[in-house]
Amino acid sequence: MTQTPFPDDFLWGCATAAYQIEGSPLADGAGASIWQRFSHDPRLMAAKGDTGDVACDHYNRMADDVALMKELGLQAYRFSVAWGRVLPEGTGRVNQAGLGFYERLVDTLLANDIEPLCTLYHWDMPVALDDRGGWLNRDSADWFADYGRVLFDRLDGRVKKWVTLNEPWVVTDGGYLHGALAPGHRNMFEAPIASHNLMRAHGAAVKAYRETGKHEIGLVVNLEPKYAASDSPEDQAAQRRAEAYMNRQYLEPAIHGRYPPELKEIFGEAWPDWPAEDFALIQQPIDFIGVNYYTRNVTRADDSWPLNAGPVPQTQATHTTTGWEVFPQGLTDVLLWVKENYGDLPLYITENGAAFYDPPNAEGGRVDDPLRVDYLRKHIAAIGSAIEQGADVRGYMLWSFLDNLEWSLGYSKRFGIVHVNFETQARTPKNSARLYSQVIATNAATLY
Ligand code: PNW
Repeated sequence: MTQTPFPDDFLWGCATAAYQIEGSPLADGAGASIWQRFSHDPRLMAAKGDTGDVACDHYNRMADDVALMKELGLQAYRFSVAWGRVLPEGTGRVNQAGLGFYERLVDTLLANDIEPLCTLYHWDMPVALDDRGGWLNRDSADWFADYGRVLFDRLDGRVKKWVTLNEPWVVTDGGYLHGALAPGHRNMFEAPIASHNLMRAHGAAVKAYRETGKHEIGLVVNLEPKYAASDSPEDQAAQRRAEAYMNRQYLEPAIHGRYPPELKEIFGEAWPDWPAEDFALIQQPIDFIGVNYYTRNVTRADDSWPLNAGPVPQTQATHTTTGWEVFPQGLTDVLLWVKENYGDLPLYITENGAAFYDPPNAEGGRVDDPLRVDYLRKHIAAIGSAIEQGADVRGYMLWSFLDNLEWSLGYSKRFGIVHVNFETQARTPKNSARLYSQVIATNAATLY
């Protein structure tokens, strides 16, 4: 048995996102989001019929859900705000009822000694703004900063850790390049523009935060370490393209004020010459980097669009039900990679977790999820190992607290450590929740 101890003040929590759990998307005067529109469109939504209309009904069950977090021993909770609840038209008029929901959530968390981490944008842009071009409109940076100011003014101090964007790569790759996520575009020329405006919006929100904010603000990126399939120059170059596209495209401008040169190679004539002053806006000093880690990628040169790089299937490995290889070592590697390439900013794991098969009903009040238990143990130990090697990791937000709407894949992909019966809304902590409570109580990961 080996035990990896964590720093005394290490923060253990869970993560969720508004559209995936809340339900009641139009309640109390909220404006619809692009996910509302996308999930109701059978031409776009893969899991047809699954929508966020009810989800986990967290909007109505918030107090009970926070009580359950407390019971499990969570020290922190990362949630996102639905932009359209607060600003139904995306800009201008503030909807006090919508803002009030998040204020109550934050106060309930604090009353239970649970630290709130608030994400401004977890993919649910108001349709009113999408109708004005969404992230393709350069004004989106100002819209986003104004939205941020509303939240900072009301909640800074009670919220001490803010996140601007969740995973700009997924927003662009899924929403503007491949069309798998809202708003469902497939356009090589749009993707770089959406990415760039997302990063301008990130910078503008950080800048707005510095006007009044007294605590910390950062960016959350999804990182997947890319390992070249061989030493061949073709595979090495493929690895560099894949790494630039997914892992450097957002960190490089945010931290170093430039794009990796491979992006021009990948996008060709679709890659614009950006105004130099944009980089000054994007490169605002941030207080931490949030890392979402799920899997790795072994990369080889091939003819897949647009990267000319693709994955080598790892047929011997365990995979989750979203098809992701279980590879804990990748989490150690990627944390050390961030340190080496982007310096010594504090790091938080803002998401990590796995979908495995769990039954729709929690028979007898139990859900035995040994694969998730094993996944969590090994990934938490992998963080311990990165810390031993010098990575400044301050906390871990497990994805996810509840089974929820896995975006276009619907409710069949269960990531929760708490089971949700979507017929009855009953919550049942899985064995993985018990394991996580133990990790928190002992401040250590145990491997047998
Ligand atoms: C993240 N990829 O999405 C999101 O932040 C969550 O909302 C989501 O539920 C969770 O991970 C599980 O999927 C990702 O293809 C989607 O690399 C796709 C990727 C990464 C993260």
